[in-house]
Amino acid sequence: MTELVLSLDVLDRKQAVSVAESCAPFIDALKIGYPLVLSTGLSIVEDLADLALPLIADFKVADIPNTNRLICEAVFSAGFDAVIAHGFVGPDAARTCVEVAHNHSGAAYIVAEMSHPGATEFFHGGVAESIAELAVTCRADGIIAPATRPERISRLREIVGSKAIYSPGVGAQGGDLDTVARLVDGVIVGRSIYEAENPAAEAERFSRIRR
Ligand code: O7M
Repeated sequence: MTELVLSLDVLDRKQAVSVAESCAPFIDALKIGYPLVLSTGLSIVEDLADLALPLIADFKVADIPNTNRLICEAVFSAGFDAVIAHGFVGPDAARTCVEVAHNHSGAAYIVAEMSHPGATEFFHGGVAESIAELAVTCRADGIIAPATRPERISRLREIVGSKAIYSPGVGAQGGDLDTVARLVDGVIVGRSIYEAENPAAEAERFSRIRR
């Protein structure tokens, strides 16, 4: 089964709760990042807690180890179940995020390669592969890899083996759902669901990957 993760990048608290509630039966986790948290504050986590879905903090944490630790402690104290961190900052900084996550019985995922066109400028040429290796040695729970480049997911899979791969870039960014779903553990979808006239119906359509 491939999981469906809803990326809840809306700015309004009521809309966020209503979209999350209506989509809940069809999704496996909610990913929340700067757009929603900076608009509503961390209290949005309490508003979404009743849905009993894993909450993934997409703060792409990318600082020195001490600051990463402070950020991740705040993430898990707020009630998140997982955090997403950047790997390009190096093993000590990335490992700190993993350690804090595991101390809280949570998970940490490392961004190996991003999905937008400009990501190839720096992530290609061996960097994404090195970050994927770092994710393995840091005992991260998985990596983030681009749905817009399925061939890169396959390459990174060779490195991370059975670790989880979560993949954004389906739909609005052009990635093909069925192609990507066969390669990854979870597909991350935002606008195609929350901007739809009927988000629940769209989430249900995407949820065919869970069967
Ligand atoms: O489906 P979308 O394009 O509306 O949303 C995709 C979400 O995934 C959005 O929250 C992005 O910030 C995020 N994302 C990417 O689109 N590309 C990446 O390379 C990485 C992420 C991400 O989730 O990183 C953890």
